[in-house]
Amino acid sequence: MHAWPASEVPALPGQGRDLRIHDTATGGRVTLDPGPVARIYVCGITPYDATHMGHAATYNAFDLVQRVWLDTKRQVHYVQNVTDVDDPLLERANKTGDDWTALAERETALFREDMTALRMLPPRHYIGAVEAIPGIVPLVERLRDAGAAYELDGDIYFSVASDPHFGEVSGLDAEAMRLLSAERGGDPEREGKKNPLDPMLWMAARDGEPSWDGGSLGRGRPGWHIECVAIALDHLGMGFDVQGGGSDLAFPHHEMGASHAQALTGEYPFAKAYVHAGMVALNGEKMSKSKGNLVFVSTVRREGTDPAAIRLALLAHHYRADWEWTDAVLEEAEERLARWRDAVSRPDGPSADALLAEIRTALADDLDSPAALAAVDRWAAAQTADGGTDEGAPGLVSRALDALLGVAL
Ligand code: 5CA
Ligand code: ZN
Repeated sequence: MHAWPASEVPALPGQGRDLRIHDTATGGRVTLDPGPVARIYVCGITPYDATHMGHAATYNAFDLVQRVWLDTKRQVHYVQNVTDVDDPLLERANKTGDDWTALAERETALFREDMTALRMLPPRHYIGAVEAIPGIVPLVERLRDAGAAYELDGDIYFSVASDPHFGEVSGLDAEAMRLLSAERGGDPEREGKKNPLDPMLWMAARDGEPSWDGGSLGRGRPGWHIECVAIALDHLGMGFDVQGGGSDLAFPHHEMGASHAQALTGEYPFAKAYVHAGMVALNGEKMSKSKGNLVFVSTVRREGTDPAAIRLALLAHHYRADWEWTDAVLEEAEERLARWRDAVSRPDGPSADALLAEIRTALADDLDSPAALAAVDRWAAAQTADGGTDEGAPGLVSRALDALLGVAL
């Protein structure tokens, strides 16, 4: 699948600091030490009802990771998927009478437009579940042949008991896992499973649903977790630097993915850090497709809001916080954008050297974008109050905001 065009990342003097980031698996901050090529996998959308502000906030967090790494003069190998076949997508298409492939294509196209408008840097590889199927089948066969997977009425399940590290990503107890499994696509109630938590790797063809040739598995379609594992292993390999997504993916998705990969390869870990963004809510409830309480990036753009203001609204919240989307959040971002634009519109201003260092320090410290915004606010206030004589300063501020925060003034 093609991704979307990259916005230019302006060059900055000096270089940024190494990223310290909260890792769900260890429950604390870790200093990432990627090689010259940092490797990151971020779970992509299931393409219906995209792109809402919750999606945008999560992708904003991982865009910052990429920008911090680029600022340390590393290359970034970023991979993202599109879950372009899955139960909820098929259910939605059935309900509306849409063709499921047309729905997926239309929503993926809209997502690309939104990502471009928000200046999110594209992944190097953008891979659909459907196109990954030929790579998924042999992985499921290998798991089955190694005794890490078993058949139940034609469906193939992964045995969580096959990975000694199972449970280490989310750190949840069995009861919490069971509840979340039922809530998030699992089937803990199904009879005949070795462990109620065991997730499906391959679902045998169902009447009226799309299916693909699965070799010795028979016709069917892939489970959700193995999709991301196959894509990540194919393009990044084991031990990549960051596995990313919203906090609702920690269990079961990232837990199961790690176990699939570790059982497959015998290597540990799947990812060096598991990084999760908080949930954006609307009217007191998590913004979610199933509840339908959504604010779309495309709607707000169509209403005439500058995408840079949307981006500032996202950046005003720490990525790990759960927060609420409101009109006031957007209004505040629009006011801030206007203040900043005014401040950089003059030919000279207060020196921006300290500001650049502050933004770099804030972002390297678990992506503290609110602290970065506060630093820019102080520079803009000083510019308004007494100005300054540094001729290059406003230009440097503009370039820094674009390169490090994806905000074009
Ligand atoms: N296709 C799978 C991942 S493989 C999926 O979860 N798709 S999604 O469309 O449901 O979500 C895409 C990303 O947005 C995920 O990382 C998810 O955690 C995140 N996300 C979904 N809802 C919210 C929300 N309300 N706030 C923040 N992030 C969210
Ligand atoms: Zn995923």
